[in-house]
Amino acid sequence: MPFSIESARKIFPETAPDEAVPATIARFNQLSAEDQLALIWFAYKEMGKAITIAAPGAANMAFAELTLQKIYQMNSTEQTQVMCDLVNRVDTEISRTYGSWSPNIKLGFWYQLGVWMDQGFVAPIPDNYQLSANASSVLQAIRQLQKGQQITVLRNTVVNMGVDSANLGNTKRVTEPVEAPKEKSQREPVNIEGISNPTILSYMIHLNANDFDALIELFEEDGGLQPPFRKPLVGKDQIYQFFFEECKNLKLLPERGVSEPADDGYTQIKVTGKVQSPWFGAEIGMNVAWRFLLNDKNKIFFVAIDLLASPKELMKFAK
Ligand code: 45D
Repeated sequence: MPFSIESARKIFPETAPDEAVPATIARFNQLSAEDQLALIWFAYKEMGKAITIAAPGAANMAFAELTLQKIYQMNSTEQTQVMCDLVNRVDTEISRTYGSWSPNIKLGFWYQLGVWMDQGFVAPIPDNYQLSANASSVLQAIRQLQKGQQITVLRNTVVNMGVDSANLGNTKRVTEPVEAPKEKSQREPVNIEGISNPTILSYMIHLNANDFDALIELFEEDGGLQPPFRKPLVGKDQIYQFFFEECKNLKLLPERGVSEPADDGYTQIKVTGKVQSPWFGAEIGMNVAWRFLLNDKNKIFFVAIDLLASPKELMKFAK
């Protein structure tokens, strides 16, 4: 085999992934719990003035319902404590429950708390809360990001809260129920300038249709998928689980690409375009690159998805 996952990660080295997002997250993580909560609150409220976030579906909320009710019934000191414990990853029952949820359930949970904070049912962040100097400067940095970067930062903070129960030996994960994929007749065709490879076109069509059974068959048995800012997931099982937990109702809008032969009959294909999340729909298009490495049977050996630093990266191809 000419490639390893490690060497595959290096294809199309001209692709510059965004650096502002991880830098901002690293700075955010240095702040106190109170500052983190207040900062997210201010950032979220400011963003809410420019864009609407879709209310989570009932299916997502069902899993968080019990925990939300518990918090609703607490006094405001207890409520603040729960939120700080989540941020500090203190090992409590609620932090563990939270840690077992898929990202969309975590986001739905905070969405509801945000509504209740607004309405005064859950301890709000006081309007006159004074952020520390560091926190103010992180908030300022977030203001300067593009919208797609801002929601990536927010999502990341939420995903990392709580206690990941996998670290405690319990691997039971709670994710949204399986839904039927979009019907074949409802699926939109995909056109990518410069790309006619059927595996690539099918990847986009299947993922857009939530057809994860068909999608996973495009991968080689020990293939890899590297999400933005993360290590590669390796093997069909891990990738399949990731699709169910984190990839529902995405909208991939690939625009253009290049295809080049690689060693031993492999093919490397880079595609750039936009991705929309179910939470913000067409209001936020994230600029991404997909870097595929296909084997000689046209199966996906590796694909990396990178968030791009700026729209001009969409046009950056080495040749
Ligand atoms: O702490 O090809 C309050 C893959 C106050 C798959 C709050 C992909 C306090 C393969 C405001 C209440 C997935 C890799 C908190 C492609 C507090 C593939 C609440 C890429 C927390 C293309 C905050 C997909 C709230 C991509 C409610 C790039 C925040 C998807 C809500 C990207 C934030 C999706 C939300 C992103 C953020 C979604 C809803 C970045 C959503 C972000």
